[in-house]
Amino acid sequence: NGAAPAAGKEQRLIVVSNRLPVTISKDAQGVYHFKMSSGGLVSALSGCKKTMKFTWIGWPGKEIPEEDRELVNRRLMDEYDCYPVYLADDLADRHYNGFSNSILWPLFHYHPGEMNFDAANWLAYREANMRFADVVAGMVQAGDMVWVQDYHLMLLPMLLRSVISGEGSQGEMVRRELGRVKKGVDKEVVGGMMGMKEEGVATALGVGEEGEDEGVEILDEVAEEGTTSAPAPAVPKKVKRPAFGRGMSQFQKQEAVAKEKGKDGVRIGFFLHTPFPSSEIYRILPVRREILLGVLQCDLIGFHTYDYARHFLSSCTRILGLETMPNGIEHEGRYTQVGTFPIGIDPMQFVDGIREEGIVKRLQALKARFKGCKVIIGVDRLDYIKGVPQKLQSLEIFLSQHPEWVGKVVLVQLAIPSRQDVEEYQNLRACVNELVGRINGRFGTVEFMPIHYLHKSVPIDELTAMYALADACLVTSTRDGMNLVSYEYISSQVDGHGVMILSEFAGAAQSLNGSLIVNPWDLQSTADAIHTALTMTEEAKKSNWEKLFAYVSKYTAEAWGVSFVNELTRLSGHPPSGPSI
Ligand code: GDG
Repeated sequence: NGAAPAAGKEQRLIVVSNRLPVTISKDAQGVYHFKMSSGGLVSALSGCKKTMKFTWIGWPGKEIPEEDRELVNRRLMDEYDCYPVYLADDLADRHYNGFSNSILWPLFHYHPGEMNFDAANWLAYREANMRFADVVAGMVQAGDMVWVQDYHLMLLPMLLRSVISGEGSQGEMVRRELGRVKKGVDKEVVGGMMGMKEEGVATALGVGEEGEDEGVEILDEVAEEGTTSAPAPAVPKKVKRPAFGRGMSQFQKQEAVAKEKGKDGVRIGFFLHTPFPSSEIYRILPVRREILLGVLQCDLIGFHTYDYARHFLSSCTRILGLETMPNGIEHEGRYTQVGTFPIGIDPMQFVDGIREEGIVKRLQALKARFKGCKVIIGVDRLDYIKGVPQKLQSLEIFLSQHPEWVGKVVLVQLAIPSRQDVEEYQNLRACVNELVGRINGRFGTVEFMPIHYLHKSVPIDELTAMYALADACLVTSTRDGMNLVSYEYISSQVDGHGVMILSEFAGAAQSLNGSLIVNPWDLQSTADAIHTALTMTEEAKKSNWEKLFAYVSKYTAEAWGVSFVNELTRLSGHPPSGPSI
């Protein structure tokens, strides 16, 4: 599946994501163990790995003692093509939980009410992005492609560009940042919340501010164990934009400057795995300018759907006052292409899986267990974007309106524990527990419970058998970048007997033609869709599934990775005259 990347083996691709795809543990004897994870991004990048020199940079998930780092780094690099960005636990927590998952995640999913803006967490986000920039800049060479993943690293393209174009060493940048932070972060953040500053990229980098006196605790701690080794200059330098040559177009100037610095042709791509919200929602973000400017230093920005790309472009127009083209944007002499690259899965993992002996046996056992009963499956990280309460309430309505189905249909709901350190997730867990208890209490009997609720992760073989068994899969996300569970369910059907019920607010709804599309806020419409799914003819189900499976087989994870990288390879830094998004 998927064309091979156009680039050859000499082309280097550096993928940067918040988490490395390797879990590191240390046993009682002090021996380190490494385990490669099998997440979506890993299989998505497998196509690129085949034909390019490949390095993956990310946070290893925990602090590693200084004395062990050399060994850990070497094994990561030699065995997994990975390189770590170490972050102190407090910094990692503020970056990941404090800002990424408490500000960007809720806002990008249209939940501004769940946002908790905190100045120290924003600074930690910037600091963590700088640590990443530092490590990536140390590895990048002329001609490399850097592909940044997701909302945790939206300042990285700007910080990285700044370092590699010679605007200042990373050490200088960190000092500038710290100097600026000490001077007046609260003022800036409050200013940002009330009306937004207009200084642009220089402000986002903290350029040109002086003063060192007042402290902000989090970054003072960070500074003590920082990675910068060069001594601080007495006065933080102002960063100057490189002087452009006369008579050149802005694109020629951009290229000329990069060439002069010896890192010519470093292309930076960014892919957002979440939705990008409407500009009316996005503009709530206190640091809305900084985040946009952070990614505008890319050559290519990718989204799952056309709508997300359109929202991004209109945010650039409305917030930064930039003129946009249908498939890109020009800013500070750089042309950034914006495109849609809908992600997929590796369907063969499931197609082959359902033929494996262990899974076949498990499926038979499950069939026997649920004999005479239809099974609906739900698989969600327990996240407020997944609409689990709405799903349960719709089931309750369905059962109350169709008592003939009580005892004849079960919902198996897997709710994978997620981000349990964030308060909103704890509240959601309590809400879901209550709903499950209420519905089971209302419709259950000694022999039968309508909801089988598992608040835990299950092995992939068990998940595959459950998908294969289920007569319907119910996805009711109130927003979801794509939603891969729907792809996995479709790929696991042996005989096309399953019906996909899919929220119109999941990116997947724009591609998975053949699903029953529902508005999860309209509980009655979901209840009706459950009834339709359970009573649909075998022919209708099969014909829907065939359409769905054809799509999922074509638009795979591998095809996604390859098409993004091919596009990044192709870009010249000039606006294209060709196709639009
Ligand atoms: C983000 C975006 C976008 C779940 N439970 C178990 C388990 N899983 C696996 C599923 C699936 C994955 O987790 C969930 O992927 P989704 O795409 O549905 O959702 P997010 O985690 O929110 O992913 C999303 C995606 O990024 C990619 O861009 O589609 O919109 O939010 O692969 O199988 N796997 C196992 N046991 C479980 O219990 N083994």
